Amino acid sequence: MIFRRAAVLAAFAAFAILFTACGPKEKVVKIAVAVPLTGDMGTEGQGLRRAVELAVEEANAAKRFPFKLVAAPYDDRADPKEAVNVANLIVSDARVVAVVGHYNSGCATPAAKVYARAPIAMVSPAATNPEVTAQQNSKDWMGPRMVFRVVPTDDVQGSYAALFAAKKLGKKRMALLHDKSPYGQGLAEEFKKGFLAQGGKIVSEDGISVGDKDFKALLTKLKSDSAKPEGVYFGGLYTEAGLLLKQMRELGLKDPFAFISGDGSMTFGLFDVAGDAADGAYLSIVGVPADELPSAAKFVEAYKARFPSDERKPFDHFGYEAANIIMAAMERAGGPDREKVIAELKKTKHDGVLGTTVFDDKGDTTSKIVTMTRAVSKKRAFDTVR
Ligand code: ABU
Repeated sequence: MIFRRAAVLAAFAAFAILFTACGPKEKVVKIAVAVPLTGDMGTEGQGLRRAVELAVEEANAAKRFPFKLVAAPYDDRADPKEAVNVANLIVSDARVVAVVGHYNSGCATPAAKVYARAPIAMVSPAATNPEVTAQQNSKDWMGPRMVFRVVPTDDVQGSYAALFAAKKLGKKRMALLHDKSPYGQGLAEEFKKGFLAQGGKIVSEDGISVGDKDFKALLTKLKSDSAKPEGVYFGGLYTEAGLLLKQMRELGLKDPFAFISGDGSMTFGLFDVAGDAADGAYLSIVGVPADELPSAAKFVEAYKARFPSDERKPFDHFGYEAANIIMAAMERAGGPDREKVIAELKKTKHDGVLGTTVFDDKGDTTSKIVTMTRAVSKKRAFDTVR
């Protein structure tokens, strides 16, 4: 044990000398934070950036490493092409040891291919489409298995929402809507599978596009559908979810007509778009909200103290955890060696804000928890549905 500790310290010292040899300003190791920092999804990415920054600042303050650790933000703009550009930039910077990212599944999936060729580890704090990690088992995969994520996946989230709609709300007929993105469509399809398995009927299926603003024609069609849907399940993000809710209420589609959506819609921006039309919407979130996790209490306090004027976002505790898991792997690896960090990430058994995180053979967390919430605009909050 003593010998192992001495070996790890010696390895760190070697890295310190190596980095110092390049000049005092070079003694920096980076964790990339590849998320949307601008555009509609920028609110979520900025939250993740802050969470990773907090984790890194805590590590630096505790002198956990013999070099300065930096959270390096990269803006993928929630755009798959930009995500690939950003991934290429990241892998070309030798000081980057690993990546926390991406937020959008549609970005994480193509960016992971770039990271695999480097190789460099990517730990997603938010991308929930199964393909993000599953692609690593394809025979075309070029590189080692190096994609991990700390959030449960949409097969779990979609089937949970379907069970909720059928059993808790007693719905028998639902309409399906999605934004045609890998995330939105994938989640809606998982809901459909689960709802059919519960004996429910999907009466219609429609796709919209991210950026669409006017859903009146579509919603009017739903309202007058002779198959009489009792609610709509939407796979997509908060901007379109908010506009849908606003226009649904204007057309008189309200309780008991249900609006159910997933973790891409469950964020405070929903209230900015929909106002009180968000009231009563059911939104699932993977995992457990930070405020309800005793293991996240210290993080919640530290975040508030460090960023007093910023709203903490629903995925921020996952971002904080992803960064800490990378740091723990780097410690076990004896330094910021990309490939050794990948090898150590596979062995993760991390007790942190999410409880204990272990990755399965695909790189997914073994946690399969999903929480259903209901929007309350007056409180700007999502109450857990018990
Ligand atoms: N899971 C919420 C973020 C959206 C996505 O996975 O694309």
